[in-house]
Amino acid sequence: MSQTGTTLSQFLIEQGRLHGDTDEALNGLLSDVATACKRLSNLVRLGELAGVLGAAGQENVQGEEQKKLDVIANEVFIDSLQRSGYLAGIASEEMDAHYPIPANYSRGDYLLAFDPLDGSSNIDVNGSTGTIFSITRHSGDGAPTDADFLQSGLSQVCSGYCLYSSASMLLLTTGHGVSGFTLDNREGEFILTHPEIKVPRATREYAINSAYARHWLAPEKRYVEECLAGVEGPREKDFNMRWAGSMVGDVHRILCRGGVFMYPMDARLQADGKAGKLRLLYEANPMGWLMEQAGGMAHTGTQPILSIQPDSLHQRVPVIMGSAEEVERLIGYHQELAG
Ligand code: P6P
Repeated sequence: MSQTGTTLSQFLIEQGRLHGDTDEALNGLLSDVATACKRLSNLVRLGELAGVLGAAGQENVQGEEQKKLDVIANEVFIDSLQRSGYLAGIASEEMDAHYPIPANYSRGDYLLAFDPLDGSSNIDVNGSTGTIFSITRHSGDGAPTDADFLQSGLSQVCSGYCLYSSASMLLLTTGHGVSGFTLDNREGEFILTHPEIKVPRATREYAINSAYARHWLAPEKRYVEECLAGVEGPREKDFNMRWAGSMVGDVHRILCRGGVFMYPMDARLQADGKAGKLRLLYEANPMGWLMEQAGGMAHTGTQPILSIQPDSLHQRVPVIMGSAEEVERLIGYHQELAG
């Protein structure tokens, strides 16, 4: 009898059996996360036909102009997940404080931190966007506080993203490697299509927004200059550059074919008193765990991302992640700079 595709739920049950760590509550929560991703995928695919493009006419807690779909994505996820019965609370890029599960809904033992629509500046030009999520345990009794979300990336029980692009793909890890699922709209199921994703150690491709070159600090200046020098330079090979404008788009490409993604500290961010651009809890940590589970590395230039003890929900950090050889090289340049 020919086997049909493996659904997300079938995969999670099989993975739990293989590793002897079946967690039915986490499986149920991830099923509801997938449902929320399907709902959002449908809206992204319809675009203006669903009237979801354009500005929302308001700013988020980060002081950034919100797109309509930023607000809608946040609402879709909150609505889909607050009734799951598996969560104690939800933290979102789009909300200042965490969202406690209402008392009239069942509470569970997990905490969800998420970026509802990463790369939303791409949405009006039909570029790649995605939802990034990070799940940790709620150790306390009763309703959580913001402080309960401040757990290092090493405490995550699951991290992943859903990329909304030519196909909608869900990638996740629960600590046993990285698995990729493609949304089959004919069945309404995420089907396992990319088991055991591994990031090549070496690469010829880097990702950084070169518009900020004049602000780069010495390590990134040196790294990019050596890439640009190509085969005639110290790297003795030519490089390619990509910048998707969405972390999900760049990280997905790197998980598929290697590369290094950089949103480092620079003089512009230093002058603004910012510790970085990207957020630790719902961007750097979930993407960093995926990258390390796939054999890559995730670092700030001075410390591993996953070891950082968060001090606030929307804390920003510098981000360098991808193929291990390139991240190691950049860490070396930072160490040389530190002297
Ligand atoms: P810039 C999107 O706003 C985001 O948070 C990431 O998804 C993306 O990698 C980065 O910011 C893009 O930043 O400065 O190039 O617009």
